[in-house]
Amino acid sequence: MKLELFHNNMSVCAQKVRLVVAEKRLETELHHLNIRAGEQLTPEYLALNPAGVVPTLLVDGQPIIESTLICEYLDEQFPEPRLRPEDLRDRADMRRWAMMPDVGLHAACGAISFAVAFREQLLALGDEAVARNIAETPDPARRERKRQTLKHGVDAPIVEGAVLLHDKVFSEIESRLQDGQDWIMGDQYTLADTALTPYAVRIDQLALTPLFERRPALIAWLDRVRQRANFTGIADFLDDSYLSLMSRTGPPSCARVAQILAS
Ligand SMILES: N[C@@H](CCC(=O)N[C@@H](CS)C(=O)NCC(=O)O)C(=O)O
Repeated sequence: MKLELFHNNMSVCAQKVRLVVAEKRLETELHHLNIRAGEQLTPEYLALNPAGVVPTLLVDGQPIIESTLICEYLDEQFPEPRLRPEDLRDRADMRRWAMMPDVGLHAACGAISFAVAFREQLLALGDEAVARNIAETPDPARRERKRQTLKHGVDAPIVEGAVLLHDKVFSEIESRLQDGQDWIMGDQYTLADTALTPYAVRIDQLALTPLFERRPALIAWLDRVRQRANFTGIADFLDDSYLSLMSRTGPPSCARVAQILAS
C-alpha cells in the first residue's frame, strides 16, 4: 500500500496527521505545499481536495481528506500501536475530544494565528497577491477570516470568540487531567491527544501566555507530549521563519488576549 501525504510543514492539521504517522512509523511519501504561495489552490490539487486545504492523504492514489478522518483511517488500517480505547463508550468520548478542532477550534486557531502573526506573511506578498489569495479561497468563512484578520489584526471582531474558545478547550483539558492522569483518555495516549496537541503547541509558539495561566496540568501534558518519540511529526518540520515571526508578534498581543479573557 502506497501512502502519500500532501501537507505543509507548519499547518496544525498536517501536524496532527504527522503525529499519527510518526506514532505508527508509517512510510509515507511527503509532498510539501507552500500555502502562502497558494499551492493548495491549483486545479490539480483542488481535484484531490476541493476545499483547497492541507492535508490530503493518498492511499494508492485515492484521496482521503479531512485530518480527523485521515487519523481515524490510519488508526483503523494500521492498528499498532492502537490510538483508540477498546471500550466503545470511551471511544465515543475520545472522538468528542478529537473532533473539537472540527467544531470550532481549528477556525479559531486560524483566526488567532493570522491576526497575531501570519497576516504579515500575506501582506508582504503585496495587494494583488493578497486579493487573489482571498478571492480564490473556496470556503466563504475562511475568506472572511482572512479578510478581517488582515485588515484589523488582533482587533478583528472574530478574535474575541476565538480566544474564548481556546480558553474553554484549555480549561476542559485542565479539568480532565486533574486526577493526575497522563493523557486525555487516562493511561492510553489516543487520537484525542494527537488532535489537540498542535493547537496547544501553536498557542505556546505564539507565546500567548494568558491562555496558559493557572493551568499547570495543561502545561505538564504539553511537556509530556513534547517528550514522546512521535513529536518528531511536529519538531522535524518546524520552520524557523514562522517561529521567529510568532515569537516576535505574540507577546505584544498578550494584552489583547488578557483583555478578552477578563471581559
Ligand atoms: N477541516 C480541515 C481543515 C484543513 C485546513 O484548514 N488546513 C489549512 C492549514 S492548517 C490550510 O490548508 N489552509 C489553506 C488556506 O488558508 O488557504 C482538516 O481538518 O483537514
